[in-house]
Amino acid sequence: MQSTVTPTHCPYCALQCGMNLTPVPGGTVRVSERADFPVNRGALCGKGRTAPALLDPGVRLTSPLVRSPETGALVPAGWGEALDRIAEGLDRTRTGYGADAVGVFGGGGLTNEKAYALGKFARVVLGTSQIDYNGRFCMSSAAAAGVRAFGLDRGLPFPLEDVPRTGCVILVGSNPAETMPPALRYFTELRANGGTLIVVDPRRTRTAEQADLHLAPRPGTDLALALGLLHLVVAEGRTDEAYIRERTTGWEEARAAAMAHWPEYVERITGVPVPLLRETVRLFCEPEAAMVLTARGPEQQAKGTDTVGAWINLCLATGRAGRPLSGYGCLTGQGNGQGGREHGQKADQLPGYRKLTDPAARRHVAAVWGVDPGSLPGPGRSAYELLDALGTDIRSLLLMGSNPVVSAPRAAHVEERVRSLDFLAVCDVVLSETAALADVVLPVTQWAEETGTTTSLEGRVLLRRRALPAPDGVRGDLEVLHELAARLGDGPSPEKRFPTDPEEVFEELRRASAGGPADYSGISYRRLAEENGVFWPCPAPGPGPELKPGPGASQAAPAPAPVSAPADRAVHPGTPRLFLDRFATEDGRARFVPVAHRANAEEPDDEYPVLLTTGRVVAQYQSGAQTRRVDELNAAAPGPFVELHPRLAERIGAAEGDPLAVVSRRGRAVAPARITTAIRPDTVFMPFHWAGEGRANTLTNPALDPTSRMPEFKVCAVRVETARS
Ligand SMILES: Nc1nc2c(c(=O)[nH]1)N[C@H]1C(S)=C(S)[C@@H](COP(=O)(O)OP(=O)(O)OC[C@H]3O[C@@H](n4cnc5c(=O)[nH]c(N)nc54)[C@H](O)[C@@H]3O)O[C@H]1N2
Ligand SMILES: Nc1nc2c(c(=O)[nH]1)N[C@H]1C(S)=C(S)[C@@H](COP(=O)(O)OP(=O)(O)OC[C@H]3O[C@@H](n4cnc5c(=O)[nH]c(N)nc54)[C@H](O)[C@@H]3O)O[C@H]1N2
Ligand code: SF4
Ligand SMILES: [Mo]
Repeated sequence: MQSTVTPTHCPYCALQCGMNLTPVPGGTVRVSERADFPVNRGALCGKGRTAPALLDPGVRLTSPLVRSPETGALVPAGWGEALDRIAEGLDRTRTGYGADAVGVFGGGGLTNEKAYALGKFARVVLGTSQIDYNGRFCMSSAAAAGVRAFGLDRGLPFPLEDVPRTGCVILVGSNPAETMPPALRYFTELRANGGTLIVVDPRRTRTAEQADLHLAPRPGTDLALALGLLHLVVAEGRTDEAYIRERTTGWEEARAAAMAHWPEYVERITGVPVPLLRETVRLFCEPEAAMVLTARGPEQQAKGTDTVGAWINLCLATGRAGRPLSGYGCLTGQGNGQGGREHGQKADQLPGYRKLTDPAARRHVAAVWGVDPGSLPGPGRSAYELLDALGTDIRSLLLMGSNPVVSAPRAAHVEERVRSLDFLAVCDVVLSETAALADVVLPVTQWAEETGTTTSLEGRVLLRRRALPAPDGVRGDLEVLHELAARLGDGPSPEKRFPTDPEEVFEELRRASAGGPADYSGISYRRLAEENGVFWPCPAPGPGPELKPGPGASQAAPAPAPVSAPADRAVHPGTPRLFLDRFATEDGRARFVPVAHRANAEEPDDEYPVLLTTGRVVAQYQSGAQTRRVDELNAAAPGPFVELHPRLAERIGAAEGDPLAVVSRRGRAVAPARITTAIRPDTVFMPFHWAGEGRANTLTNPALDPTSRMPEFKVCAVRVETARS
């Protein structure tokens, strides 16, 4: 029956594929094709198709759990008792050690409403500065580089539909064949239209197999690679001088820095032969328009911000940013990876992508929240630093939407820190490895059971809709914050500031974001439903420029109301394409940044002679907390493995399937060998979706990028040997 079909979006990645849900007997839903959503045009990957499996009460949490003082085990409890225990646990820390001893950790999978409410809860109710989230581990380097160069961070400054119409795309450290399968179409269409695809990846991935050119640099050398390409652009006279003059600043210093990176020197660092560098420059520069897209490969490095900056410099020098069908973009990862970074769960941020250190931003948001600007705490620690401080400076933690004991770098240490907490509360849909360590676990509703907005990798704000009621015993994250505010907040009825209706939260978010870089004030649930999503910035009708200077720039605080636009007034259409007239900097020009090659935080030596890189496989998602509970996905990707080249396998005497021990300065992991010529002989690859002895993050290096505070997930030094156990 038509009326029972609910159009919505996938619970997993940032592509936010459209899907239709139809309730089926037994309390779950059937997923079917939703052809009206243009991004995926009905196509879904296996994760999206099988998402309803997690609605099954046999798989998910359906009752709060509290740790029994007698047995030490987690046992079912009522909501009242569980919430009281959380309030007591957090309050005890707050009273004993001060507000900053209470930490909050969020996630880029949370809807905009949840991310907004969580950030507000931390600052207004707990009064702590110690909040950050897993997006720090995701696109933070690209975000920092984007703000530095363009004055604004929106992952893709253009819709995906532009990709097939450009002339050349360089895809750097991105493997959409595994991580966003329905998006692969945009790249195959690009080639069908006569454009070229260049893939930069130390592995010949299924994405690289589709490319016209595959460059396989040594992990962690993308910065040198981009500089070498820019050197050749200059040497071959392929710069766009008029564009550089009119639309950029800082070229001289950036040019000088690039000229120090001779192609032969770059070949020695990266392992990419000079003729391939020249061919890349030719393919990138000859067409009218071209793009560079990055994902986690170049970004998850201790120099990720500069690395992305070097690729942006290449775009700017060739006039390929802020022009039709040209530009730099980052392929954001999590379901709300874009929106999750805009509304205040990041350590240094207020809603609307405002800076917590900007006095005008503090005034504006404090007015919306009805608090004194002076009461808002300052910036806190970044994600890894926060996790590293657990049990010492931070004694209690409220965690919503992440599973860091599997997904954080140096995970054995992080696990030990989590265990040393005085008090841990986790809200999750399943008993993740981190939830299993908690004092209290709250079972929360899932995508099909709740309404809310996400912002996709294109910067398109989307409406997810509730398709069925939640089972008994399960409540929403907004309700959790509402109840905790009632128990922990000041003044009469503090919970009133934390509505449980997502649309009410969104209406407040609109006002809080008004006038900020990520301005949602012109967006409403009604518009999202009618228009199938709206691209930000989308200011409410009224005076004022559309693109405000980016975070860090001081801006006058606009009046926080009104934002509801009558249908007959001029309505802002949203902004699918950014920067076409000007960049979001004070002077409207993009900024070159002079950057230079530097070594990885850890380079191979006699003891640890091999490089480890990490990433994803198509059938598992992130820490695996959700997808490891889905039979069909487990059958496709049952466990961890170590991908290595036959030459390395021969040297250590390993055959296909042999258990291998991979040892780094942080620890040891064991997983079977998967031998393939698709990887460089000096590098091994492990996916990070599993806990236990095959946990890749036991090995990874928490060395942080100085600007973005991104850990070096994509490269560390290891020893690989056959495991005789
Ligand atoms: N199936 C699946 N899909 C997902 C996710 C998932 O967990 N599973 N997660 C979602 C999220 S949150 C994210 S962030 C995205 C991530 O999406 P991607 O960035 O595409 O995923 P990764 O596998 O982490 O990394 C991409 C590629 O970087 C390469 N790489 C490793 N080291 C380097 C290097 O030094 N330089 C370069 N150039 N490349 C390198 C790896 O070999 C890998 O093929 O995927 C999203 N989609
Ligand atoms: N070695 C290595 N490590 C990595 C990476 C890598 O490439 N290599 N990539 C990093 C990246 S890009 C990312 S994004 C992180 C991700 O790593 P995590 O932050 O661990 O991400 P998930 O596994 O998605 O964890 C989300 C948790 O929240 C729960 N959840 C889902 N929806 C909701 C909700 O609405 N509310 C609540 N309360 N809970 C919910 C899920 O069940 C799950 O337990 O991993 C990082 N770690
Ligand atoms: S590509 Fe991403 S959004 Fe689309 S179905 Fe798969 S996991 Fe869901
Ligand atoms: Mo991510």
